[in-house]
Amino acid sequence: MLSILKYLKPYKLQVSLIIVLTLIGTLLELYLPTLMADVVDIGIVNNDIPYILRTGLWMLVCAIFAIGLTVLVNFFASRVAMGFGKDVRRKLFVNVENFSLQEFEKIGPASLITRSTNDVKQIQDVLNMMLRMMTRAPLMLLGGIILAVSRDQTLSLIFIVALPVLALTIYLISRKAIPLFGELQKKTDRLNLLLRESLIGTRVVRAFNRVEFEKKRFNQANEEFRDTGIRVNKIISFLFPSMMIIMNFTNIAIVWFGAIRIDAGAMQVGNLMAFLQYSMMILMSLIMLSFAFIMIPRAQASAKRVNEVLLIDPDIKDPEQAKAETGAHAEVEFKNVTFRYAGAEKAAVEDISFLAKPGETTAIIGSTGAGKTSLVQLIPRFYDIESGSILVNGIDIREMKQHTLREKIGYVPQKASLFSGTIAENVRFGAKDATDQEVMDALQTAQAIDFVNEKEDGINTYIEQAGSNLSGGQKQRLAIARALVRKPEIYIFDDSFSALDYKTDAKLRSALKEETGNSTIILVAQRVNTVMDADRIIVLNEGKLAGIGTHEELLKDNTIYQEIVESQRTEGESA
Ligand code: TTP
Ligand code: MG
Repeated sequence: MLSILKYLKPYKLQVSLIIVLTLIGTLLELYLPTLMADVVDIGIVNNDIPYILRTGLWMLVCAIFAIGLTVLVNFFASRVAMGFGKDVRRKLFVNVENFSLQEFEKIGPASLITRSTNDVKQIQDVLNMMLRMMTRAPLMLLGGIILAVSRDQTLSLIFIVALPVLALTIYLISRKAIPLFGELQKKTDRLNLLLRESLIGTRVVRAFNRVEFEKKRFNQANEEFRDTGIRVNKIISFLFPSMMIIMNFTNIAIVWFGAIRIDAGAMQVGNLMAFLQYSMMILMSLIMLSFAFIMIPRAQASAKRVNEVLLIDPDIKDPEQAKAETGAHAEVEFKNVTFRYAGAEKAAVEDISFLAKPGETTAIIGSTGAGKTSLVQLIPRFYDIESGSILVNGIDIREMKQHTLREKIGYVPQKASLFSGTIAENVRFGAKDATDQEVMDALQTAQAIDFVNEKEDGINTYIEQAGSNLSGGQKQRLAIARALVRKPEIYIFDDSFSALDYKTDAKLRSALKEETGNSTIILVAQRVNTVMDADRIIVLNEGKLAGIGTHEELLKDNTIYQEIVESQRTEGESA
């Protein structure tokens, strides 16, 4: 909790202002009962009307001032708390954007969303409350006690009984409530997880007739959340009434013993009235403190979750001194590259070496799970490798700026992901300044122009979230256009032709050949047809290099390649 408060730094001035304003306001409030005692003991007793009016007016002025200060304090506290929330959220976002995929997967998108919204809000709310109370409550408690004792020491003995009873009650209630807050937060997480899963997987849920099952699962989590919520609230609902009872009994005792003392001539009526008000202030400030006592652990749980994200130091960083990059083309070289996912026993990519030259196509083939995706993801440095080196134009990619490196790459992921927005906007994701003509050309090469033209709004057709109003092959072709419009030096196609029929696949590849010129093409595929005329084919098997060469060379002496060709030939014949 404390470490997250460093984000309050920009608000130092406002926080100091809050403290000063609260200080003045509380002192004014503490002053009021004293004035009232004077009105009674001096004004009323002596029947001094002008004195009563004068002091009464003075009381009014003090009260209005105190109210005005409270309003100001609340205003500043809200501003600081909201600003703080905004800063933390921005910081979270920036940090997450810099995560390598490894770190991203560790916490998971669902939790990252909850942490950036719900958890930050918890901290922000408590901060808001604390800013209002942190000076006020202790000051009022202390001031109240001092002033009450100075009014009447004997009567103050009542507090020796009342305060411990109150403290004990607060302690007992919060001891029961605090663990439940943690539980409530976990139940919220579970609720979010289930909701997210069933929303994303809604097609599968329906296809497998699991709607009822999902409903039950969600209902259960929902009910658990409700039950915990009710339990928390039941306990908390005891807090206020028990405080009130203690407070009222204290008042009865004060009036009772005060009356005896007045009767004996040891105390004045105004004094008793002031004493009563001080006792209220003391007890109220304790109640405020008790709320803080209960709320802080809740915020602490959230602060811990937020800090977990903030404290991850992205392990993929730009070098201190980036090497300057030269050359209009980019040659990609792997030298004994080994890579392992965090926590994985087996390396996903093991001891791979090859050279992909500009103007040539380097294809990667291998069965599913062979490590093709893992391999090509290393080129844009989504992950850092365990050993070996990846060189672009002879420079290790770890010695380049990530921005410079990625600028050179047009990456078409295996699973095309689009953004909500128009088709043109999605293609311009690749190059933000592309003209309409360039966008059209890219769509043309990607064999996407026909279906785009069929749409009423052409390239201005709106794509729903995640491209849900497009077919798999259409999405893939838009993703290809997005890479093409960039005119990068390195193209990476990860199984990008798999959703296309044979004819479109062939057309697309011949169009690409004309378009890509001197760029380096790295192309992952499952079909022999797609890789056949590549300049170099890399055969991957269980993460290891099983052979490298042209189609003819591999066909001659590479058993794994022969097997792949054989299996696809028989498949083709039987089809
Ligand atoms: P991939 O590299 O995804 O294998 P592939 O691309 O060759 O397979 P496909 O043809 O089906 O696309 O996976 C290799 C291994 O790495 C596999 O055991 C799963 C593992 N893996 C992870 O652990 N995390 C990841 O993010 C990915 C992509 C793979
Ligand atoms: Mg793959």
